[in-house]
Amino acid sequence: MRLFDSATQAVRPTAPGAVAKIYVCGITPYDATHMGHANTYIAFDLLIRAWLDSGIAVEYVQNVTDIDEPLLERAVATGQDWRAVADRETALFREDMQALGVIAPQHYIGAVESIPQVAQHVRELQEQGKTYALDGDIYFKIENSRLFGSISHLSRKEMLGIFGERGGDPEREGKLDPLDPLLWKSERPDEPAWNTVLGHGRPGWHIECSTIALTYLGNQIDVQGGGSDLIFPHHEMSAAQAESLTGIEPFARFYVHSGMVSWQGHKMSKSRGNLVFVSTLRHDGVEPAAIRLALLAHHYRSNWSWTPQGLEGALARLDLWRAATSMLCGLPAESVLERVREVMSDDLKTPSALDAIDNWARDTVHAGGSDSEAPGLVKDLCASILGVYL
Ligand code: 5CA
Ligand code: ZN
Repeated sequence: MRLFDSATQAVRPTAPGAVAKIYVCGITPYDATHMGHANTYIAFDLLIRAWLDSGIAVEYVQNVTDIDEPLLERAVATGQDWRAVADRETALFREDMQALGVIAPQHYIGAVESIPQVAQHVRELQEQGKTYALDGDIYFKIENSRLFGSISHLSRKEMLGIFGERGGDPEREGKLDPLDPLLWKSERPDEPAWNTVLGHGRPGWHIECSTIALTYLGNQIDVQGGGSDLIFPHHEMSAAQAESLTGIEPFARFYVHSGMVSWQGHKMSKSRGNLVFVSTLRHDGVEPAAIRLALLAHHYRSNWSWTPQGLEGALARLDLWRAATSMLCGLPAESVLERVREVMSDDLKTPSALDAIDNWARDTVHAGGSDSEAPGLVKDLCASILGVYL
């Protein structure tokens, strides 16, 4: 399996041990799953399927950021309990993922349930002298992190620009370095807090993922995954903190990032509100397999726009594939099977995989064929490698 790694900026062969260890950043559950989320989780599902297909066992961990600013803000704005919002949206996300044929992680872990381990990790960083207190909050000193910047390749000026837009607080007075990330936020009036060895408070965002990955996967992982909007600051910061805690570099052998799906000219985002929800389409009667095929038509690293035409194309493709794989006989499928495996193991080139299946299906429907096993083989291939259940 070859994958593009953001740190080395190259497609390289993955070389997991007996078990491939993968951590994919999960949702912040304050709204329903949109096509951008779906595209990201399907990308990593394809990677997992490719590893499994080549006989490699996979250990997959995903978090759910079930306490954070945007979730609290949404709960306050809509007059709901933050726990009720998180529970409802997490349940809907799981339902959407199941419908889309995404294999569930072995460990699906919440920020809230990880608070004791986070506090312990912050304690260890304090003992190493890598933290400082500011009005009761605790910050991580980023200055000593040798590999900091090696995932995003951003200049300090670029980092400072992005940090504030993505949950950071570069402007806060009293910080030693404006880029230092928050490890622990002390209790605020009217906000939830937990009693730990650090006092009453709640975790910062990046340490949540460092802690959950280290706790459930060990000191070094094969892949840290997420959308490209997580490269900086989230993956830089969570890797730097994990590397400080373990002394092992790099935290992940590959940092893998999916592209951004947009709609109406902008990246689909909960904060902007330009969203196409998986659940809305499902309730409108759109088959999840068609939604999945609409996403697979784009390479996972490309940035692209959701369009109704894309969904129509996927529905037509689904019909064609169903027609061909339900025939009693078809054209021989060995070369299709080989081609699909080849392109998928080369950085998950789904558009080429779909082309190969299209060609076989079109020819089979038009010309028939005499291979009685071929339709079943292609159907099984679509299910196991692409997660498209015909
Ligand atoms: N809870 C954190 C990660 S620890 C978080 O970023 N949550 S999220 O709900 O905002 O995003 C969940 C995942 O979906 C992230 O990997 C993010 O990069 C990805 N994502 C969000 N919007 C898009 C989009 N428009 N296109 C593709 N992926 C997206
Ligand atoms: Zn994360």
